[in-house]
Amino acid sequence: PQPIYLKDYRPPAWLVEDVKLTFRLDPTATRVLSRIRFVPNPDAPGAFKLDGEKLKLISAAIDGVPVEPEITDTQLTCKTPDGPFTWEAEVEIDPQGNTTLEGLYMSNGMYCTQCEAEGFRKITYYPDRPDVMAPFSVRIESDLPVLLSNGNPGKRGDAFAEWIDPWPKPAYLFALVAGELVAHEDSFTTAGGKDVDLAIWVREADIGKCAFGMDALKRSMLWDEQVYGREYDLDVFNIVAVDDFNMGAMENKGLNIFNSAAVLASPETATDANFERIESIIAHEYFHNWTGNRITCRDWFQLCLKEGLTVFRDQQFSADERSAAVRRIDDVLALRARQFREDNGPLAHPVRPQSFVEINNFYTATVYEKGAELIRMLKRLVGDNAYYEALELYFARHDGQACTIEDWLAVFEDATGRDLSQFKRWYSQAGTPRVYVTEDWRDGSYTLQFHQETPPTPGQDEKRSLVIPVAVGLLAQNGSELRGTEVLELTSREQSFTFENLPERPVPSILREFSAPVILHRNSDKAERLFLLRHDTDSFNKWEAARGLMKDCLTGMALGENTADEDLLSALADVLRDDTLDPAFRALVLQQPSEDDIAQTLFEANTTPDPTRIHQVSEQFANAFAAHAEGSLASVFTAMKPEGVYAPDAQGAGRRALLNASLTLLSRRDGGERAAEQYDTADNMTLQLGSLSALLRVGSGISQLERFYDQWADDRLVLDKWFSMQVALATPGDAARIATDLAEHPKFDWKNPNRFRAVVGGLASNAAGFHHASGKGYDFVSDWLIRLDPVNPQTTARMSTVFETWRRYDADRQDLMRAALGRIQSSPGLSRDTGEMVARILE
Ligand code: BAL
Ligand code: ZN
Repeated sequence: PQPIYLKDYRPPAWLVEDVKLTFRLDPTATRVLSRIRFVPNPDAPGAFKLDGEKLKLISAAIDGVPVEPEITDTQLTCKTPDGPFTWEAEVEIDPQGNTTLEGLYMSNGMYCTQCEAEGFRKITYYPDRPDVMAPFSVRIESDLPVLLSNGNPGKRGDAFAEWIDPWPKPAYLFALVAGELVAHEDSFTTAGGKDVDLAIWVREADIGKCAFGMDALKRSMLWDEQVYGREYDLDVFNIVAVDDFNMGAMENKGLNIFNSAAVLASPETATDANFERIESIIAHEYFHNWTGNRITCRDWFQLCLKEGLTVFRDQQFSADERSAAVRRIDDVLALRARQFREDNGPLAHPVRPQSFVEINNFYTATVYEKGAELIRMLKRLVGDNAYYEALELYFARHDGQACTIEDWLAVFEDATGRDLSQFKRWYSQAGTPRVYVTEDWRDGSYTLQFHQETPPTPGQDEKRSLVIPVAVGLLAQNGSELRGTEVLELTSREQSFTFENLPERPVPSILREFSAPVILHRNSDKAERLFLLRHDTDSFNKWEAARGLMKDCLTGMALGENTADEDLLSALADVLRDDTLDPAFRALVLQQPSEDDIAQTLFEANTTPDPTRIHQVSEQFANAFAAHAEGSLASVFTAMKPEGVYAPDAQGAGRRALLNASLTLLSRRDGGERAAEQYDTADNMTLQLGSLSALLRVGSGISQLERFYDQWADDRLVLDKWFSMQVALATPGDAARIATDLAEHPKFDWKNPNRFRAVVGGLASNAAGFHHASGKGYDFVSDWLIRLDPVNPQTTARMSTVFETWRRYDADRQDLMRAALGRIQSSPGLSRDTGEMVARILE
């Protein structure tokens, strides 16, 4: 397949004024009737072409006269009048046979849709591109009790329902749901006095799991009014939970469709982490109503325009609703684990890619998470007030339009008078910049010398200097602040900043709040890091100090250069005991760097990582800390015992995080005695799963695992946890075998993306198990990717990224991984999605 290039963008030759759709639902032969008013685009005259895939055309007419269009696998062309005309077509589609979960498909007897990015073309012939926006009216004909589409409800009859969406939208925001569903209902009154009916639609058995999602929705609606001045614009807002879904959720206008894992929660079935994720996804999809729907993307190269901004907005929301410091650390952990990994491998691409073969492959951590970091940097560079003024201008200027990154940056330039041409490079240049810092102290003057460089990435050998906001604070030797946080703007390859008139040589705290998505290199000794861990007033850098110490220690251990450092263990124990600190923060400090993180760190230091050895030293370090801090762990474990009724709030979640972290470490001392007790008394999933995983980590928990299965066999979401934890927490030698056994389990419904990810993704998340020298981990994953590809190319392609780090490893492992990728590549009929990914990984 030929790549599509940003530089080849052309405006649509035909625009759409109005769309009317009728769906006659049938599991294998749904009829879709379309009546579309087309007008020529005076700015871009051209031929009439519609996108369409896997459609059976029954009839077509222009202005009531039957026509016989030319049809290929992907397109329809037809002779048309020169001026406006009405297009009518009837097509037949097969929702039940559609296992790709894109277009109109069926999940457990329910009809649902996923149209982003290019799924609408599997529903009917249409100019399926985001810069064609139109109002839609939809009529659904079916005996099913619940019939939903975008917009406001229209007429409702015996076996039909009509929906009218007055807001022009691109086809990727179209949605339809039909099924036997029940609603958890509520309402919201906007600041402007508009009453909005809210509903979360679920299968009857799940009705008790909607309250938290609804509460998160109402809080999101209020927050967007208060912080961004954005009100909701329809009479209803519907959310539907679907079991079979490739993504987390989808922001269709007025009818968000959610992976059930991203909306359903009860204290008994969902962990604190699940609640937190649900809150942020509900917010994310709701916020898209303005940043994505009212203002959309001109083309798919601009995906970060809506995704980067909306992720940033959901991060702001979560920071406001929970602990900002803890949220920032969590966000950076995710950024480093997924985006830095991507940016440092064969799949590196700019936040705004220049080309793609399959757009579904670009819903990436780079577009989303790095895209959000760019907005965060922009806000820091222009200041809060200017940021919100620019956003006001963005909404006023571009409401109802399909926009570009140029439009976005122009708004900031116009609102602030600032030249953003250099900042724009962040959108086109791939790779994680490295920032090297040295310092100089002389007669009360303290100078920081910076050097920036970005390593080459595929297709981009030469890199230019970026604008990098580096937030810096200076601490005195007694721990007090000599200088509060200041933002230094790096713009050149080499740059110095001098702080004058200082009474003593300061200790610098650099890149506070992780003010830019870069890798900071500084020759910082252990004493300085211990000092920052004790004294830094910036929570992020306080945590970062511990992280740096642990990474140094673990990489040293992996290289056989040292053992677990006593000073570090003592410093960690001090944090553990420090009850002036937020328990959630303490739990984050105690969390060891992942084995993947250690592998990448070694690789960057030109050492070939040994996954088995990394696993061993990670275990040794945890054992050493558990032994060193046993008494403190026991006290904290007791102090963090739950009080009162479970609530998924930040405070309670933080206490439970520290409780479970202590329990996991203590299990290394007591053989799991406390964990077994907690398992027996747990009345919520956070404690139940926390104790079960603590047991599994010490090679115990067999009977609890069985009881867990018996208790939750009928709950798909909880059962996903049962599947994934066994594989993810298995010893390296057992992981592939356990995954293989679980894949034989009658409840391993591999066509369900959540279940597939639980087992296959679970193995890939077990670094030492996946990279086991036998190659069994690679074989298991590649066998299953080959099997899934013809059924669901999107999920297959996404999961193929587990191989993206193959170049890090020794020759034997590289050979094994290349062979596994080669087998995928040569499997007959490989999808465009997976084909593109594997080719890029191997490049
Ligand atoms: N637009 C796809 C799902 C999301 O980012 O919200
Ligand atoms: Zn999004």
